[in-house]
Amino acid sequence: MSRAVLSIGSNMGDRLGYLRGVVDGFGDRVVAVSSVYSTPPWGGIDQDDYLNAVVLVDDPDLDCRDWLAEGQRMEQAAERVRVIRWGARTLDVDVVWCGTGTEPILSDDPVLTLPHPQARHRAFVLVPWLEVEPDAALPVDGAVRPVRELLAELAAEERDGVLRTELSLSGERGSAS
Ligand code: PH2
Ligand code: MG
Ligand code: MG
Repeated sequence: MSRAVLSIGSNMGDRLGYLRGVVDGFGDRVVAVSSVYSTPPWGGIDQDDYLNAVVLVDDPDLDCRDWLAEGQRMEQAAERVRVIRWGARTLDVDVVWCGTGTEPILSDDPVLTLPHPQARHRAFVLVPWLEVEPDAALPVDGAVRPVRELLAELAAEERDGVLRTELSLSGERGSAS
């Protein structure tokens, strides 16, 4: 039984359509969906800007590995081709945090490392996460740190690059563009 924080991103093709597919795919397991953010590529590879969002999901019958497997199925359905690490992709679904209630599950399994080891460094994850969970906390080096603080520690340039759009992934939808 678990609750998970998923970071979703796309920078190829119908970016918004791929992100909407994730929200639709998780259906009634979706607890909250952030705004859609336009974000410059992180990781030093020259590629197009991303659309990123965070989705909170909950299902008493699923464990953390199941969220990963579901996300990977969606990536495959989006005909994702992973060419280079941190390079362009139609859809990326990452399990950032997974736990029971508010209790985090920690894992150093290379297949699914929890929490996501890069999440704390990525404003495109922390900004949308805070939007849907203002009191979110992330275990970092053995201490549980408020996500708000981790975001404040990033370079202003990182934070400022993450721009909220009027695009919507759920409910009443803005026009796709
Ligand atoms: N994902 C990556 C690499 N770089 N940059 C942004 N802005 N957003 C992403 O989702 C992203 C990235 C690989 O997962
Ligand atoms: Mg990723
Ligand atoms: Mg990924």
